[in-house]
Amino acid sequence: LFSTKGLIASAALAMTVTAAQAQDVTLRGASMFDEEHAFTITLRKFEELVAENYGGDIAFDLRLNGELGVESDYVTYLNQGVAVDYTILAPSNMAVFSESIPLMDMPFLFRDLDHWDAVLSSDTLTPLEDDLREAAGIVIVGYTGGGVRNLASAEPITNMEELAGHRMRVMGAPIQAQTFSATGAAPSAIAYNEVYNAIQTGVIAGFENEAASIQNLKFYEVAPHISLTQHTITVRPIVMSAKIFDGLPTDLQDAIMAAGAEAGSFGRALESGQDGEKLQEMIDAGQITVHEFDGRDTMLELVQPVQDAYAAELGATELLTAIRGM
Ligand code: MAV
Repeated sequence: LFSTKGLIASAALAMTVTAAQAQDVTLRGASMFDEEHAFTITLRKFEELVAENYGGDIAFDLRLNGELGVESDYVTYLNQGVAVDYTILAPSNMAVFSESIPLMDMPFLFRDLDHWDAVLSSDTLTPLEDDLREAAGIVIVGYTGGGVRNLASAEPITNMEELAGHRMRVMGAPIQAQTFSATGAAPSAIAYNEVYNAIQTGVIAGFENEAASIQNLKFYEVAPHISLTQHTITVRPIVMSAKIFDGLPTDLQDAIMAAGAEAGSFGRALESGQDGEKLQEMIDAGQITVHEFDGRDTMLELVQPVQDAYAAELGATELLTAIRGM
């Protein structure tokens, strides 16, 4: 008798615990940076907004400073639905799974911040999002970014002659290497966490990046010369693993989508607004020397046919035309 009662009691307890656990959701995020970087601040904002929008219990476990690797690692994790549930990714780091996604992040795609903002505030990029979900199992919940990418190198690169043969690191998407090859440089795809050493040891002479990340990861120590090519305004999707997202209750999915949109526009205002400031801070600290680049128009001319060919190959000519026409 006694043992039967005990059994019933523990079964009831087990049920209560299971029901409670089913409501508790913990999502794990990843950032390559510390708390100061715009990406981390944006992910914190995202967490805050999801919690606010959602009625149930939810917790976040955001791992910083590249503890879980770099973006090219996160992509695989998101695809498999392991280790990382949400993060911010450069489209060019997702090329392994989706050939078309890097189109939204091509150098020289946007004329200026207004153009970039207009495209990101529209639904022009939906076909690329659909392909990413289908091919990579990655859901875009919002768009942040807004940093301007420039060349950062051990020696100054100030014109097309100096750019010729320049050994520089680019992100993994083929379109990135094709773009910089067309300008005469000698690009190679190297993992982000190997760039610092590769420059230090002379394997490459530089790379290209935005101010926030050059500052946060102290790339200026090995690449103190910034050449204002201003070739990219970054588009950085806030993403989730579809395997995880699809398993969440619908009201949480809705809370996430709303939070992603809002955190994205928060992050875009933040990073685009602080881009010049970050450069100035590094100048003032004696960390970088900034050079004008004489030849940006020539670069643009050389790159456009490469963009056209890439879009044609993807069957995305109409999309590229729509983006350019906005
Ligand atoms: C910057 O840190 C960010 O744009 C990040 O999203 C990229 O992955 C990285 O550069 C890079 O160049 O790989």
